[in-house]
Amino acid sequence: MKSKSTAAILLLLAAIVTQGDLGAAPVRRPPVRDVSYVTVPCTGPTADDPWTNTKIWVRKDRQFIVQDKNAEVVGQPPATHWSVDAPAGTTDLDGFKGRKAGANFLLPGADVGCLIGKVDKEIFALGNKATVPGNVEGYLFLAANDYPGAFHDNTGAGDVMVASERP
Ligand SMILES: [Ca+2]
Repeated sequence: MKSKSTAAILLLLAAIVTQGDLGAAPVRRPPVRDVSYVTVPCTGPTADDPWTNTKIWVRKDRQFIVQDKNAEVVGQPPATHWSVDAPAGTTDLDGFKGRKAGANFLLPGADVGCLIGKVDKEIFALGNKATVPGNVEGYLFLAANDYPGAFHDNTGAGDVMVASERP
């Protein structure tokens, strides 16, 4: 009986010592998280330009995450209610899910009304949450996936958060 309790005490001591060792490990500085909030009018900033310039410079050596500003909050519905086709109703940044854009859209094949991004000449789908492709560098532009000449009747705006981490 006595040896059992001694063993238990030894285990407890070992646990305390191990904890102490972990506590003494050198402190690593956590990465700095840069966060920006961008409003993306579904009509585009002007009648003849559908692309909103986020003024965020995307770099190949860093990961950039673009998402609805509520995407990180568990249980929170998306903040964005916008539409490239108002009679069909509003959507979040995923657009009309499964309704594929035709050849005349900014990004053919992606869902109609989803959030899309552009860096240099590269255009890519984003939706409610996505990472910017790692092979592009330049200013990040955002837009709704509609076709030129069809932006004027759009409604709402994207509530977008762009996050990146650096050492
Ligand atoms: Ca439209």
